[in-house]
Amino acid sequence: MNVVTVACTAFADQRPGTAGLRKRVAVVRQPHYLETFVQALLDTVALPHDATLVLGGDGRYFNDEAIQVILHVAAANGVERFVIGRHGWLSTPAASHLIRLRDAAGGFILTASHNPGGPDGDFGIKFNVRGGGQAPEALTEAIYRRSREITQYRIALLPALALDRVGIQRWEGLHVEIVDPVTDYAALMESLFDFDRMRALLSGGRFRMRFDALHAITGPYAQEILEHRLGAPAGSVVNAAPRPDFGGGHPDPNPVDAAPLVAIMSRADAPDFAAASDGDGDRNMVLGRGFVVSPGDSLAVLAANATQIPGYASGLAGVARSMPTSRAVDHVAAHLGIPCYETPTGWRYFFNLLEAGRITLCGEESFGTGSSHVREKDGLWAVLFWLNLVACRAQSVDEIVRAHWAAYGRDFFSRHDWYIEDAEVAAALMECLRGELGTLPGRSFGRLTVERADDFSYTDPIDGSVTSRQGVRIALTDGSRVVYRLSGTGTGGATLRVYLERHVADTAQHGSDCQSAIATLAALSRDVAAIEQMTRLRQPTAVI
Ligand code: G16
Repeated sequence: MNVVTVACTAFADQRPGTAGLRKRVAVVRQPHYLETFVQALLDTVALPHDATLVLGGDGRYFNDEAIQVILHVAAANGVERFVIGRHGWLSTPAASHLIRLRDAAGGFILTASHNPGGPDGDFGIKFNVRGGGQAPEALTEAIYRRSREITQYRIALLPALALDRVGIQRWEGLHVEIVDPVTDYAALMESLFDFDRMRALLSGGRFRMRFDALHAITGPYAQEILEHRLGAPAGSVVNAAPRPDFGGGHPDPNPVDAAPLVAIMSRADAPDFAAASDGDGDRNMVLGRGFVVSPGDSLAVLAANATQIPGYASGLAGVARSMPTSRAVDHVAAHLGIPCYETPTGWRYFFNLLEAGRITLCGEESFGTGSSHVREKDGLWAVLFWLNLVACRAQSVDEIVRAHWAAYGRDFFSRHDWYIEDAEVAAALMECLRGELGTLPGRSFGRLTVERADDFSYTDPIDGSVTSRQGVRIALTDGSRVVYRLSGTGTGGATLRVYLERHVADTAQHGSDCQSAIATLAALSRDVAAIEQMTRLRQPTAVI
C-alpha cells in the first residue's frame, strides 16, 4: 500500500458540538479539512492494531466521498479491518448496533442528522467508541486540541472502493466487509417486539398507517420491517428512497418541519397511525388521528407500558432524560420505584448509564427516544414500540396517551427556538442571564414567582466526570419550569432554545391547547432573559 504524508495547516474550527462535528458541506470539502480531522481523531483515539472500524452514513451529499477519505486515512494509519454499509449507508442506530455486534473498536457515522443536506446543506462526522456510544466529551475535546496543533496527515493512495456489493473482500491488504445496512438491525427489532401481534394488526386490512421517511436513511429500514416483515400494505412507507439532498426538505420529524404529515393526520380520512424519522434515523415523531405525541409523553408512555413488550417484559432498571426534557417520565419512575437520571443535552451522556446497566429507556425532548438495545437514540425502534403497544392494548395512540395523562397528570411542554444571526449576541444573552441567577429567586412575574434559578451541572455517576454550564433553569413556585440553552448542532449563527414546562394534574384541563397552557410561562421567559431587547426578535423562529 502506497502511503504518503501530507503537510497541512491546522483548522481552528474542528470542535465537535452536541453530537459530532457539524459543518456546511462547503467547509468540509475544503482541501485537507476532512483528512486533518480524521488524522487528529486517530492520533487521539490510538486504536489497537487489530481494530475493526465500522463506516457508514445517512447517504447525504458527500457521504460517498467522505467514506473513501476516511477509509484511506484510516488504512494509512494501520487500520486493516473495516465493516461498511452497502452504498456507504447505515442509519445511526444501525451503526451503533453494528459496532456492538462486531465488537468493533469504533465507527465513523457520517451525518448531520436532521440538518438539511445537499451541496448547500450540512455535513457531519461522528465517532462512536467501542460499545457503540458517541465519543464522550473528554475525548471530543482531546480530538479538538489535537486538531489545533496538527501539521500533517497520512493517507493511502488507493482507488475508490466499490461499495455496492455485499460480501467480504481482501482489498489492497485490507479486510473489508460490505454489509446490507438493514439485515442485522431488522433482526434486532424482531428480537425485541411481538412481530406476530404487530403483523396481525398491520396486515389485517383494517388498520392503516403511514411512515414518512422524508427521503432519508430510514426508508429502506422501514420498508423492510413494516412492509416486508410486518405486512403493512405497500405504500405505507412514503418518501422511502434516500436522496443526497433529502428531496430538498428539512428531515426533522417535528410538527413544524413535518407539517404535511400533521396535516394528513388531521383529515377525516386520516390513517390510524403515522410516524416520521429524521436524516440519520435516530429521531422519531409518532402521531395518531389528529394527535401528535410529544416526545416527553412518548418516553413516559413507553416506560409505563414497557413490560407489555417482549424485549422489556422483565421490567426497567431505570430511566433517564436530558435535563430540558419534560419531567413526565419522572412520575412514571417514581410510581415504578426505579431511578430516573437527569443528564445534559446530547445522547452521549446516556452512554455510561446504559453501559453500567443503570437505565433501560432514555429520551430527549428533541424527538429522541431509545433503550439499551443500542447506544444511540432510535427512531424506527420507537415507532415499532408504539405499534406493539397499539396492537397489544387495542387502543388508539390518543387513547393511550390520554389514559396516561389521567393516571400521571399532563406535562404541557414546548420548545421555543430563537434563531439569532449574531452568535455573540446569543452568547451575551446567556451571560446576562447567568449574571442574574442570584437575584431571581423570590422575584414575581405576573402570577408566577421564581423559586430557584441555577446553571445545570452534571456529575456522571459512573466515571465522576463533571459537565457544567449545561443550561439555565428557572423553577417557579407552582412547579412549572423554564430552561435556556444554546444549540450545539447549528452550523451558523446561534439558536437559543427556551424550554417551557407546566404540570397539570386536573384531568378537566388535559384537553387544553399546549401553547395556551404555557402562554404565561412563555411571556415570563421573554422577560427574564430580555430576549426581545437583546435580539430585536419579536417572535420565536420555531415553536415546537
Ligand atoms: C439537538 C437536540 C439534542 C440532541 C442533539 C443531537 O442539540 O437539542 O437533544 O441530542 O440535537 O441530536 P441529533 O443527533 O438527532 O441531531 P442542540 O445542541 O442543537 O440543542
